[in-house]
Amino acid sequence: MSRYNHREVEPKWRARWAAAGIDRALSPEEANGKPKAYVLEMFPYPSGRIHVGHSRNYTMGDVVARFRRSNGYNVLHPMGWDAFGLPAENAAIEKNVHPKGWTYDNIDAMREQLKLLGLAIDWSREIATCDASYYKHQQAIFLAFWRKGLVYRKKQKVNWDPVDNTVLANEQVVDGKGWRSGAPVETRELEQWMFRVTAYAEDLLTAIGGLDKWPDKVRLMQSNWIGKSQGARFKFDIVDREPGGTSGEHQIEVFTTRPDTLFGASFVALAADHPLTKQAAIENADVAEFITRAQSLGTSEADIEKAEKFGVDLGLRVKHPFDPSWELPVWAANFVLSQYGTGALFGCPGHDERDHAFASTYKLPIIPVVLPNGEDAATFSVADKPYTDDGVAYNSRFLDGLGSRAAIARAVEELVKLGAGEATTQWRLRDWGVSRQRYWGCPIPAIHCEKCGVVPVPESDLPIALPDDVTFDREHPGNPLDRHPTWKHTACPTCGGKATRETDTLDTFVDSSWYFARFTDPKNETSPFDQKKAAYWLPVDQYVGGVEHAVLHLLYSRFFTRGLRDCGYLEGPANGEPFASLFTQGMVVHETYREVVPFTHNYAATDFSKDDPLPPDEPSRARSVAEALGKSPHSAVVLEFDSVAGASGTRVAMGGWLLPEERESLKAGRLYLTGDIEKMSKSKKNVVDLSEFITDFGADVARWFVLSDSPPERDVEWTAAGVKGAWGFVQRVWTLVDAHGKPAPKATDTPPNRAAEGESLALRQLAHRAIQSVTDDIEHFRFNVAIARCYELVNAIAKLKGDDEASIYARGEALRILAQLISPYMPHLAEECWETLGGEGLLAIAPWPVADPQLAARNSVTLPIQVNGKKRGEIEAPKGAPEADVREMALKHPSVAQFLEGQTVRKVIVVADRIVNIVAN
Ligand code: ANZ
Ligand code: ZN
Repeated sequence: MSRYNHREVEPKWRARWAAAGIDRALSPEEANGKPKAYVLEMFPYPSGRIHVGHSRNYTMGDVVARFRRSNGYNVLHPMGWDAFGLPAENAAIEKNVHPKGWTYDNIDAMREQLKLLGLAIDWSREIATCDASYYKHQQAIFLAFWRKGLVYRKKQKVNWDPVDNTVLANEQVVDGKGWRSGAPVETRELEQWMFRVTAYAEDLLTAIGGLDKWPDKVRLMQSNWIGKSQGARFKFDIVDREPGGTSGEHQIEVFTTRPDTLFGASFVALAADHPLTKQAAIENADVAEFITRAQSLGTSEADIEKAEKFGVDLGLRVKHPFDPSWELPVWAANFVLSQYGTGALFGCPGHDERDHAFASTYKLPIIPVVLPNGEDAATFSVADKPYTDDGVAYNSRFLDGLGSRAAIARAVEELVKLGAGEATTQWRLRDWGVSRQRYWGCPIPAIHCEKCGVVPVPESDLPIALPDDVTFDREHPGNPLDRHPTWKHTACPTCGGKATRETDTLDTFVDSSWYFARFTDPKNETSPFDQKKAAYWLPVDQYVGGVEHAVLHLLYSRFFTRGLRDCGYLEGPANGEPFASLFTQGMVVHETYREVVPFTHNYAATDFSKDDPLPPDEPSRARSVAEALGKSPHSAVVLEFDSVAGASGTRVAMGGWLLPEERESLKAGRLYLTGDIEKMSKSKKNVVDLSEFITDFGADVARWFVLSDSPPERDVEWTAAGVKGAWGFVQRVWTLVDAHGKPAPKATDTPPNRAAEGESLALRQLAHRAIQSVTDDIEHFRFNVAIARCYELVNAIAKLKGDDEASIYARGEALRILAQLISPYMPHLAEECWETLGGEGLLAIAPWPVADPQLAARNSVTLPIQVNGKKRGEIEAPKGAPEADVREMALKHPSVAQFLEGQTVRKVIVVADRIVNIVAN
């Protein structure tokens, strides 16, 4: 009998698949009427190496792609690199390498790793966003968007590092300080390039309704981000200030969604950088201090939501619009966002959480003006808790008795009549600032001329390529493009005079906003993609990626398809949606290792047998050491090496698995106590490298394991036991196929008569039902359930021992079906089995199995057996079986019989086809 050797088998099949060119997507003509399926995983950033955590995402997409291909689809499953971005520049500064070299080296390494996984990817379509052949088209799109009014310039606040003299990305600001200089970051206003995302606000929102194959939570996040609020804007007159007076603005404009609560107003609040707040700060030190404090707390909405509410009385008063004799104080408050509405609001503590908290702190009046239905005005109180829902207006003069919706309309009508304001729609969605003061990004194709202003680069001059000869060092931070001696100097395309190039580059989110369209025609030199090709492939039928991109990347892509459509690049999809179906996968999590327990136990290299295909069980050694030390047995071993593949150091031997070369150079072990289970990441030191793992166990084991233990939308914990299970499964499948030793029957063969009864029939039924359920499971992303079915099938195959013709037939057929069902997950093993079983051609392109409806039909039912109300087992009985038979089967069930030992059965109740209840004592 031969042992399954993944080190030989896996590369062999990858080479054959590549030679046969089966992963290449066909043109519409070649496809000859086949339906198309575009399957895409969010493309990776080439950060270095791939760990097994990353592999889950690609494996999921690959299962779908392979499944679709077997089902007769013309599949497009491409891969590329989101290759611009800050880490390359950081590496340049820290390691003194060029961002370009660093990036392309990483791409090469990661491409090799992905290939090891055996992904069915059309590598002929590979793209890297940092290639001029890619960003040249992006620059053309930028110019088209500009002509269309979707690009404009605007003064924007940026983070400024006063020591390094450079703009910082948000992620480079740590606790309000520059990440390298440590200097407190300042806000500066700079002219920035913007994308007019808000032009499509309404459409981006309503179209979410049609995205019925997206997770609800993502749709909700998108809607909230776009954030449409219907309400009113109106102005309060400031007491003692006249129009055109010398003391500044005489009015304060606010935005509200609840004008019906105006009679419950008890203050007006302004944002920290509202002009009136800034003006007050000039003379009032308390206000100045407030501003500093508010701005140090972080400016994201989440930060503000969390922060304690505080403010300062600005000493101004305003008149109530409905009653000029009623005056309200004006405060500055930290919970008022400067970027939303007018940066000012009126506070109604009785009916808003934040206003309530604020009023409670500063002892401002809390007046109830909305009565919940069914409450009594005499007893209802909002002193302790605001009431934020709709109800009936009261304490509200002319609004009294109106329901909230009617009261809103009535209040707006009154504001309009008074000339104070009007109904408006307010969006949370902002335009997208795309300028980055960075080198490693797509240059913005614009030229600054003293005479002509900002002019577009003529399309014939594209690409505006990044210069290679740039310097990075700590002494000269800031944008290398800016200080390059020649690059930015050019002639104005309009007047021919002296001019300079734009040195800002595009946010890398721009690169990823249209790459899925480029994949449809990746080699096109004259345009981003051919309209017809894009129309054929788009939208992406299945997109797979992390939920961390649920808002920005997906929204920007949705903006882009609309822009591309309106600029004539895309003819379809008619509705502008790039991704028809979206799946957000869970992460791979793994134990982290924290406390080191020093001990001197020495792991002698000679302890390990080199031929042992299963690595030594390190954790149990660790456990015994841990126990001897009186520590928790849930410990891990960190192994120290003299040198491993050139690098000496330590590696956490996940669950003790060792590479062969590591076994040889192993010096000593140290015991770590395991910490929390967290997402695999370099910084947590809990990653398992993909290539190392594949060398040890093979790609199929990794692919199988990451999908097996939990539903794909949830996290899966990487454990030694799980790996062992997957590894054992591979061996078991192979052993069964190998032992079978003959060609399996084909789906078209006629089975021998006796295969229609007894155990062989049961196996045949199980196999055909497995086809049905696995098909349905993959179709619905229940990958783990499909895997469980395959385990079931293997168990059943192993159980059928007979050597008669019928058993051999049933076994052969079941093994063939098994090979087909596992093929999307474990393509190498499946292919090897297929060949051994005499399958025709490559399994990877063989049609998906079809269940025989008669065999798959369920003519038996599963009945749980309860003893005294507790489930003790279950039986499989023919549908509608006689009560006596069922009763006998139930009592004979091994664990039931065991449980009943020494007891007297008082009663057996059989509910036909449902359940068996046994009463005993
Ligand atoms: C008075 C009022 C009374 C409000 C009440 C709510 C409840 P959404 O739904 O998110 O659009 N607001 C207005 N501008 C703001 C800003 N710049 N920063 C923080 N909050 C602001 O929220 C609209 C409501 O948020 C507005 O309606 C306003 O408070 C507040 F019982 O006005 B409301
Ligand atoms: Zn000019």
